[in-house]
Amino acid sequence: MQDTITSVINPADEKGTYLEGGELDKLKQYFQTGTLRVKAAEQIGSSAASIISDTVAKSLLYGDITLPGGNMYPTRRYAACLRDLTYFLRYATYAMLAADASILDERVLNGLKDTYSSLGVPVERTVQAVQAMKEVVTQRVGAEAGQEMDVYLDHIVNGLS
Ligand code: CYC
Repeated sequence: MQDTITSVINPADEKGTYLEGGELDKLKQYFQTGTLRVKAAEQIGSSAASIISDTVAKSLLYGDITLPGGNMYPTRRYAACLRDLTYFLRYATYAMLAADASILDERVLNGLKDTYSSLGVPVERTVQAVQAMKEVVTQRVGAEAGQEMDVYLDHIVNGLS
């Protein structure tokens, strides 16, 4: 896993140089938004269960997907779906804190598309759920922190598409 600091310092170290303009600007931006990101992580962590249930209600419930033949039927699959959404939320929150998406690539997206396709998990519906999660998260944390989270939830969407 990488964060903004290591993503700037490691390449500079390889070249044996001090950090310069653009690199320092990237760190400045990272530190300036630090409190915002920590506060959002706290809000998300303390209301994660209700974020997930609102997300599911908004995007997946009361349709064919939860009925026999749907990928969220029976309860075992329904539970797997909720669990996947909690992974997405938790890892997107880590990435938002680190301001770096690499943890999503390494721990969540690596092989996920293949897993979903071999199990018949519908990617389009998963993407709809992540889009709904963006809205629910923004309602909880506010527009500015919501935009930060959107970057990483969009990263999941792109990784699945
Ligand atoms: C299954 N989701 C899985 C599986 C994996 C993941 C590996 C197969 C093994 C299992 O059932 O546990 C995902 N596992 C992960 C991820 C990580 C991990 C991301 C990283 C931490 O360790 N079905 C739907 C919805 C969607 C859904 C649209 C929820 C949004 O219709 C999800 N994922 C879903 C379902 C299964 C699944 C239903 C079970 C499918 C089956 O067994 O038939």
